Amino acid sequence: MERTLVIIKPDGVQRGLIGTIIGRLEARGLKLVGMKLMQIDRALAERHYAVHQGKPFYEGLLDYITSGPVVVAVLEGPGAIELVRQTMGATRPAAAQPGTIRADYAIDVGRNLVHGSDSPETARFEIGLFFREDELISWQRDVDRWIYG
Ligand code: IDP
Ligand code: MG
Repeated sequence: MERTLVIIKPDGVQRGLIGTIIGRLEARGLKLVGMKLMQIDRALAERHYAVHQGKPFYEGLLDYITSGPVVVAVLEGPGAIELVRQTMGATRPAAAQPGTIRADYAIDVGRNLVHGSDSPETARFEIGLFFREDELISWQRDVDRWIYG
């Protein structure tokens, strides 16, 4: 089983898309093991997006991600990292495949609604940034036998 960090960015919260986005991930078969509403401060944003430091969009990205409440969640499932990346769609909504969250609900790369970890190392690092161990719940879901064959 793999875990990945998902963030519904401030535009997703403002636009009332929390339920839609979480619903798509749940419907895919992924299991929530942690979730909370929070506001990301500058220091946390800098750590989360450290790999983008120095890029032209970096300052704007920090402004964006700290501009309002976000929902952070940890999703679990086989291949969860790649499944979430596919369900989100490409970084640039104009290039995202129809049927993905970014294609279906977004237009602009600077307002692309959702974050998902991009590798096992990144997922471990990002989950640790946003959640304490005791905020994550390992639980048995009765429907799992209908989702994992
Ligand atoms: P990802 O979110 O699909 O992993 P990354 O390349 O890691 O994409 O970029 C992180 C975030 O930075 C993007 O989701 C988007 O919000 C923002 N971003 C990336 N490229 C640009 C850009 O060219 N202009 C504005 N924002 C950008
Ligand atoms: Mg990324």
